[in-house]
Amino acid sequence: MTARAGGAGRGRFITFEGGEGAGKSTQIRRLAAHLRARSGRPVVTTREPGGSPRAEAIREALLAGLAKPHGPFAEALLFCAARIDHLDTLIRPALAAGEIVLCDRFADSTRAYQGAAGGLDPALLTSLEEVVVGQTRPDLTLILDCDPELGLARARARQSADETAGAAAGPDRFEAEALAFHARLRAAFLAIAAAEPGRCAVVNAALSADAVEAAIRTVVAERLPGLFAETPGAHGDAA
Ligand code: Z5A
Repeated sequence: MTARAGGAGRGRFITFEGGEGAGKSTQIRRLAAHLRARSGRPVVTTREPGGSPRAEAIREALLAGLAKPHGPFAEALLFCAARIDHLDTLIRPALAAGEIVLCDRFADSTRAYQGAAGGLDPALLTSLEEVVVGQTRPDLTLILDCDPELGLARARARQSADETAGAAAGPDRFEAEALAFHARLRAAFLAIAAAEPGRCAVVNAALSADAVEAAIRTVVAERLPGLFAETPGAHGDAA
């Protein structure tokens, strides 16, 4: 799939993918602020699993590990159930209204987590994706790539800080998987990027947050130049 250039009447759908602690949430916040200032379009930030009240309820069950005993296919179906509601109630209406949707994880996470790392048949996941996602494919997918040990160390450091601040403790269902699982995830995301270079861009997430932000701005300006059409001069400003 090729990233679409800007056009009237339809928003733009940008997804962020990668392993734990790669910096997706951090970079979504930063890109959202940049696009709000520069694109002249409303920007919605959201996440998967979740993003709508019904999908957030499914998220809670998934991350608590309640579906794990039922196996990866049941988990994949629950991720899909959450995605259907998220698409119907938030993503598609926002895109139809011409908004920019920035989503923290999407269907590539199902391919990587339940497929490559979880052992589900890729053909089965492709069929599910066709039914669930249909034509609502991302215009651009930013794959934040770093060594899983670095990402997990960041996630652990954030957890300790959260615990010190009195928030809920402990790794979730997927953070608790062994390092080999996370290495398979990394390889899976890189394979997706290699298979769909028109849609995906790999960003080195081991760099500082500022350097990653600058790299993401460059990719977005190159791949989706129409986003900045209403604000001449915005392209050169990556600082
Ligand atoms: N999942 C699935 O299995 N199938 C699916 O179809 C979908 C999802 C959609 C959702 O968890 C889980 O669901 C996920 C996959 C599975 N697995 N897990 N776990 P989540 O939403 O809770 O977690 P996550 O998506 O993995 O996000 P995360 O762990 O919160 O990481 P992140 O968003 O990429 O990173 P961050 O929060 O921006 O940064 C983490 C920390 O590092 C934080 O303290 C930052 O300040 C710091 N940070 C960020 N960037 C940097 C840089 N560049 N340098 C240094 N420090 C940094």
